[in-house]
Amino acid sequence: MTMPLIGEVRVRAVDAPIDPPLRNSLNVIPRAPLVVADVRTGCGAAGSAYVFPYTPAALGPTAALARSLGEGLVGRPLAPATLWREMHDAGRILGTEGLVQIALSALDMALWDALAVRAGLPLCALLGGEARPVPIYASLRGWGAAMLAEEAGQAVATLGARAVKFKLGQARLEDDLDTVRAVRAAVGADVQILVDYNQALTLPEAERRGRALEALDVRWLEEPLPVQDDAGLAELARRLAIPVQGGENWWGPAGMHRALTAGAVDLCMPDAMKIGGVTGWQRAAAMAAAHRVPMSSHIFVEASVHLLNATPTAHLLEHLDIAGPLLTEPLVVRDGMALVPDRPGMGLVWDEAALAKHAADV
Ligand code: SMN
Ligand code: MG
Repeated sequence: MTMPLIGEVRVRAVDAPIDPPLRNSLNVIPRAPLVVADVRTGCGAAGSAYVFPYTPAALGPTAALARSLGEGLVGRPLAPATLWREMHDAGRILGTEGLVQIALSALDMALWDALAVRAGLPLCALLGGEARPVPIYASLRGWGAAMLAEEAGQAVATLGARAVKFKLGQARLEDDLDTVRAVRAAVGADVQILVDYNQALTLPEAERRGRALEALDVRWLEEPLPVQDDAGLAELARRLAIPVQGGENWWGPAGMHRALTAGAVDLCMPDAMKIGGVTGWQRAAAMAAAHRVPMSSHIFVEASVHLLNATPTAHLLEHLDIAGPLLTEPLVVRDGMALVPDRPGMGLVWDEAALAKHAADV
């Protein structure tokens, strides 16, 4: 048996509008700056993946890091776990978090995609999982009671979502509670409500808001405190009955390890791009299983539908479709379930005309 060799790595950047924009208590995100990594092996198998470095200012540096890492892969065997360790070790001198981790994840996911394409299997099958539909929650983009109530009602009607998540963190607790009540009125009693503070609270305020949200049957309290405050989060999780959720800002399996050993969360939701791609996710999934923590995903819907099928404590897929307008075959959701595409690999099919239209010259 011969291992396929990596023949070519291409890195492209696009900067497309997000319509409607994402809003939270701290940011409005109107654009999707994406770095797309394409890998081709000597035997012709192709893999592709994208990452979302959030701000157009990070597009050039992320693409440059991915290109530089990618140059080092040409001629190497298509062995993502080995290459992950090598790229990670090479990054230690600069630091393995931040854009280095994001660039590494883009390449890792593209390598795994190529491996699955070569095997003729969906990525989840290559990872040992069945291609089952995954329950989603609809992650809403809006802000404030009126906008969110309308969006929530639409998500339930069009996606069949059985859970919705939205951002809170208004100046007054009463306004947060009014927002929850407005969404509840729009979705009915049977749809779970999940909320996200994007790290905006202090411990006393998070406890106060958490208790009030518990009384409204909110099912998770996401990122109530700054992500670095593992001790504060652990204290909050002890004091509240509502589960504390987090993980989208953990850098690599090491970051997740620190948070889980501190008891910082009751539920977790690593982000494929920050946790280290498919390789990082597999380690994260093993940790979540060992700690018996239910694991959901953060954006990256196309990768996550595969990854959650190979996650022992799989919980919910976050349905927030960033790249869909740039794909000819966006992820399909039916009756509240995301479907694994019937294609080998991760199943990204880029709309080349849309990519060209929004190409960023970085
Ligand atoms: C979020 C963060 C960054 C980009 C999109 C969405 C958010 C979430 O915190 O949990 O969806
Ligand atoms: Mg969040």
